[in-house]
Amino acid sequence: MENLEALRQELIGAIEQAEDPKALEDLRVTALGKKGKVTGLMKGLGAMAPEERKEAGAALNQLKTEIAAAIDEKSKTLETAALSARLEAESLDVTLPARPGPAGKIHPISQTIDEVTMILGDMGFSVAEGPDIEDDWHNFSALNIPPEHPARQEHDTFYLPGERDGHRLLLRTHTSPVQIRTMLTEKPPIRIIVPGRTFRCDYDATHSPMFHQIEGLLVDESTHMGHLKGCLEELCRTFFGVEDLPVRFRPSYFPFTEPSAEVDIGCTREGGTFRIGHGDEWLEILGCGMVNPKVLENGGIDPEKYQGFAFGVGIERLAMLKYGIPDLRTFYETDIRWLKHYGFSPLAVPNLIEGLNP
Ligand code: 2NM
Repeated sequence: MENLEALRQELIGAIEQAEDPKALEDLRVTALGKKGKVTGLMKGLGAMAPEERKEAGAALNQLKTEIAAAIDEKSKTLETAALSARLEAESLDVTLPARPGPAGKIHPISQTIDEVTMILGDMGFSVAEGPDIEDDWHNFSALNIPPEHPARQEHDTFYLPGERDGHRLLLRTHTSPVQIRTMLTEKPPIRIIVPGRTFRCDYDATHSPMFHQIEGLLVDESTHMGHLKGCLEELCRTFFGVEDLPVRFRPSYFPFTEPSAEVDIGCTREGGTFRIGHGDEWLEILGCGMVNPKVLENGGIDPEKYQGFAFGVGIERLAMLKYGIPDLRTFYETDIRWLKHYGFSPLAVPNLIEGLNP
């Protein structure tokens, strides 16, 4: 037992020198494991005389406790050192800018709807929406479109099987049924715009069976054609970003408005494309008029007391003109390369200020 002190110094020294948890664990096994040095000495206690055993037992127990404590402490020191080393090696600069991820693009149709909505929203219009599946009363009859009108014919409209309240079901051919629904549920003054999908049985280079419209409706006590003209001139000039854009109202006919007009904007033809904003040619971009008194009546509004104006504009056409997209059909091809080229950054404010000005 005299060499117990030597053993103690040897083990404690080795523990202090241990460089990693593995070395420390080996030392623990060497000292305290089943075949360890201290364990071996403890096994020898049985062969000793009682007096001697008591003294040696106490000394061995103390040595065991001491070694265990030293290993424990060294283990904590090694852990702390390992953590410090990791923190040093894996240090992270949280102030670095993030790597740009694969961001999506806003489709030109969504962008154009957003822009028109923003311009008309600024004038006090709010957005109304309605169902794509309509009935022929809301889509045609209420709008003063007679049963024999060509638009109502089987080959121009997608009719659906079944009916609602005695009226045939169809895919709406314009967003006007939402105007009717709004007139029936809301009291004037009414100022709404209705963006959405519309459907017509038509497919060629300039027509798609599904397309988008924004229609507007304003109803108040003394609404007149001057309000309509001011509103649409402002819309055209702001949308195309050309302050002095020539805007012309040309008499036309729609069953739902009286009088009716089509709106042309000034442009020049350069090869196959249009340059909007100046020149001696006119380009038709929307239809409008004063709401026919019969339509107001169908919407539950007294035409003796109220007048309204309404307009409708095709979104695809606006997008093609403003953003130079030559082919209507590419809008619906969901070609990711096309969207990368023609799409808009989600974080960009709609391009209202620059418009088409160079
Ligand atoms: C257009 C042209 C002219 C229109 C009329 C109505 C309603 F329901 F209020 F009578 N909504 N939209 C309208 C008028 C639409 O699109 C070329």
